[in-house]
Amino acid sequence: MSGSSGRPLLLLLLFLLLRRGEPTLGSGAGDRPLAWDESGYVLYCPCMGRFGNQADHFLGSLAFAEMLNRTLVVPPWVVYRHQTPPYTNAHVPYTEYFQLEPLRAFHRVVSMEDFMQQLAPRHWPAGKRVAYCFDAAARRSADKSSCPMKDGNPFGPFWDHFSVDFDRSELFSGIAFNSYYKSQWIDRYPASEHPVLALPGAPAQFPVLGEHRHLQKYVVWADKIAQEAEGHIRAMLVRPYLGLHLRVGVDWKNACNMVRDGTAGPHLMASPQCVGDRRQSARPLTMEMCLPSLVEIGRAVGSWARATGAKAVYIATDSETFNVEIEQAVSGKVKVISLNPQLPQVDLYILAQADHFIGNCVSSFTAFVKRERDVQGRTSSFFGMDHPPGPNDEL
Ligand code: GFB
Repeated sequence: MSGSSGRPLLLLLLFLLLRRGEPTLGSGAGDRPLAWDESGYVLYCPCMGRFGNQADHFLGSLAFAEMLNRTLVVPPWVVYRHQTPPYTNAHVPYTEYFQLEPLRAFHRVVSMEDFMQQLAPRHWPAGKRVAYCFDAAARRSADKSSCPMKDGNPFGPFWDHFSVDFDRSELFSGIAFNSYYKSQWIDRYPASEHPVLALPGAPAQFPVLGEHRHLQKYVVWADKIAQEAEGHIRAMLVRPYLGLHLRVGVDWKNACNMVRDGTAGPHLMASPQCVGDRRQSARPLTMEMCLPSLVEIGRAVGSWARATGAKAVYIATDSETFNVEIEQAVSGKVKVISLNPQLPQVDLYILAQADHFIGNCVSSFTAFVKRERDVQGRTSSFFGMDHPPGPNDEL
């Protein structure tokens, strides 16, 4: 190589050398290194409740990140293993159950695993990790001034899973996560000075706000779950089939005592999905809606089986299947099936695909199914409520 003929190659080499270590702009999909987003990040621990609760919080957090134009760091699902060895929490990457890519049609996201592995070492290194929380939360901590990011389970194990310790706390008050406070968040925490808003819990309300339910459409099942559940549907079920969610276990009976003794108020957990979002105009929440009796289960199943011409009934349950009673409620020609899958997500998928779904008004597990069905234009009802408001009715 001599003279000017080698110059373009040299320039290219120089260009490539200069770019070494500089991340490519983009999503981090495939093998491309992630680019740091100068607009900042929202990072949180999904530290309240089990799957359905975490899913509600996830939608609100996605909306919050979009509102602030920050990338959402998508956390893993916290799965509690109180009854099964090794008894510690599992932190299941979002992508085990769902695809990351469809979320990007709504807003920028990065998985927490990728964030910690690829971005944190350089841009959010140990020693520079700030925790953000309500000052009321900080007052509950030992020194009364630090965010209690790692106090107790699931908080400690969650951040430990990613080897995160916090170095300093920023406390806030008089502010909430809804859109009314958008400009206050932006003015108070500009991304240039506060690149990573790390929070002890989801920056969202529970249950999910009505205006954010539609975000369910960006939550798309991972192929692995879809294939497994589709296999079960083909092998066990005949269409049309009814899907039932029975939330009848001991923890649920305790929760529903609040309806029985009148301390629940107009809303209890996920009940806005059927009684309406506005407390002032909420329909009455009855015991049959929270903990349906066997009579109500039989009535609802029999009536919807006749109305839909069901050939099968699929029972998903937290404990008992009541299959004998349900078989009695439908004619002998209707197959009554339950699977008790290892992953609750398989139940969720099968329920979402049913020709009609009867769920539990107060359960966020039901709420996940109901939202997915609304997105797909499929019908749903609740025990104790045959005709709930439609997805487009103002709740
Ligand atoms: O999903 P989730 O937040 O709904 O929690 P709720 C209930 C959990 O129970 C699910 C299991 O995530 C599953 O692990 N579960 C419930 C089921 N129903 C079924 C089912 O039909 N099939 C399978 N496979 N598993 C809240 C909890 O539950 O209820 C809170 O998040 C608290 O921690 C409260 O316990 C009383 O909104 O129904």
